[in-house]
Amino acid sequence: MELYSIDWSPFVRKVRIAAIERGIESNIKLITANIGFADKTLKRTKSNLTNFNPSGRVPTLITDDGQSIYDSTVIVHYLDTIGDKAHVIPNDNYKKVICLKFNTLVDEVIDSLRHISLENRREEKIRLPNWLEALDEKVRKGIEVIENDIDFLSKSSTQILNLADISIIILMGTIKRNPSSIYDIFSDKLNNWYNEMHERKSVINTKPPKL
Ligand SMILES: N[C@@H](CCC(=O)N[C@@H](CS)C(=O)NCC(=O)O)C(=O)O
Repeated sequence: MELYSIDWSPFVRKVRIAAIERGIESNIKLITANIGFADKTLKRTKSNLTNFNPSGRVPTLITDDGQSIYDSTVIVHYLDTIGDKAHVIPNDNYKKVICLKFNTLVDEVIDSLRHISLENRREEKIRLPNWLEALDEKVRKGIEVIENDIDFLSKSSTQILNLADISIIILMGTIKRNPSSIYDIFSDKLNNWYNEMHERKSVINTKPPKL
């Protein structure tokens, strides 16, 4: 399989952590993607990624039989069908729903962070302050909910991380890779959990580069 990726993408990291946890990472060849615009300037560049995924986004997985699969959550579902290790998305319905809820919560917080970053690139006089305030609230409330549900998360010695654990790791990794982020507001309990997770190969080997 081929995974179109970029090294700083939290959504790519979600997929890579899931693959390592399930012991199938050697089946996946990482292809550095051109996502169609320059990171800082947003200037359009040529990308062939839209041939496989109309949104031009990473991660996009090309399976051995040539299917293209996106987005990250669908790819994680697909990876769970390969090999015989336990699943990252638990079979138990109650746990599955909680994992998928954490996954959506984190996807939405990361989306709000992206919108904040884009809005702040506009000249100050044309920024939308109400929109920035609403986005700020979404991020802070999201983190608050995670803090309240922290007891659901796995111990670092667990056999396999689940999608809730992976989601929280990619969110914290995204915030912490930016040393000037105002959202590194996690409790000591959550920070300790996150640091302990760095004993795992899947977390260490997928750490994003610093900004
Ligand atoms: N919902 C998607 C989000 C993927 C996403 O936003 N990827 C970003 C990089 S982190 C991207 O490819 N951006 C390029 C673009 O939006 O054109 C997923 O879970 O895979």
